[in-house]
Amino acid sequence: MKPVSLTQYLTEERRAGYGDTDLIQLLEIVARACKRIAVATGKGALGGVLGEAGTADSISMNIQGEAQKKLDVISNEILLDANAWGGHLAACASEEMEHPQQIPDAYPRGGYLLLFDPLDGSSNIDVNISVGTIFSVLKRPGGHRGKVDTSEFLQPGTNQVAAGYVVYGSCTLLVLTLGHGTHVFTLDREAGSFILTRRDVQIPEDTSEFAINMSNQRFWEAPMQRYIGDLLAGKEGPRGRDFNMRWVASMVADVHRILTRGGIFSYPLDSKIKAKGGKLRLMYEANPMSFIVEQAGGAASTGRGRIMEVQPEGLHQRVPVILGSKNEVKAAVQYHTDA
Ligand code: P6P
Repeated sequence: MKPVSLTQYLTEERRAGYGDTDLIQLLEIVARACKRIAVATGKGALGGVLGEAGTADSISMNIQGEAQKKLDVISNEILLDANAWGGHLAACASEEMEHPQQIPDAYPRGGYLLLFDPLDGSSNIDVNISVGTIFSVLKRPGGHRGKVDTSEFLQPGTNQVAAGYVVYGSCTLLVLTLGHGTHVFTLDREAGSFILTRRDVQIPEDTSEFAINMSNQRFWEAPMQRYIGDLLAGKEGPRGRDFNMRWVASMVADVHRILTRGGIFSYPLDSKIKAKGGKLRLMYEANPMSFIVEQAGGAASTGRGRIMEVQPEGLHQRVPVILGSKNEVKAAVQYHTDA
């Protein structure tokens, strides 16, 4: 069968009423920028891009108070430069920047807002474990013109018009939803184009595989302790079957495994991070991943409610995350409801 490129897929979606020309242009530009990020991450030590950003005696820190890797900064710049001139965007927000970046006055301003984690899981770069770019697209609220105010970004995940991630692994894969299913595109490195390789992903509704950082177990809230404890009890326990565990510590890699073969992923609240509201960021990690997972028949919860219904209060707000196979997420949430 003739391969379907990202461009053809997006053109056909627009014809079917999903997205307009500005959104299609935005997504093509983001995909092209991610190809450049793939090249940069693929160079590794040969590209002089490993290790921390900044100088030997002062490592640069991002708004999250985390040490920035050189590739965090490079990936952020690639995405900002790629999206400046197109006229489809009003502003970008990034994990790496405290405030949104306005579209330069030299260029026309469009009606979309782009949010991204330019290189999620970057602590894995130096050990050659898969990392990825996560992005989310919102429409600028009606009637707003001129410079974008941060408050315009603070929309619930249900307002997303598109979301996706690119995982820089043995293959470079783009996973994308425009609210009409979740689809996988594989980068043809010779031709330089993303080819549709899996249309309308469906996450298995049940699973026996969980992903969580077990080293935090003693800090979790009681419901999560009980839930994971019952999984670990296996056949002899209340679940009546054994479970397997995976933890890559790169959300894009963990979520992609779940999208591909099912599973449940959680970064729950724990007493160390309770004051911050959680570990993962709502606007450019939890919301886009939740949109992708829900469009693939999965579920995504904070443990107390649907992630995409959280009303954001801050651009870098964090939330607890439980997402993946629908029935397993439901089971995990029940422990919280019972509590
Ligand atoms: P921990 C990566 O830094 C990240 O934001 C996610 O990609 C990942 O799921 C999580 O943090 C890993 O956290 O505490 O296991 O290092």
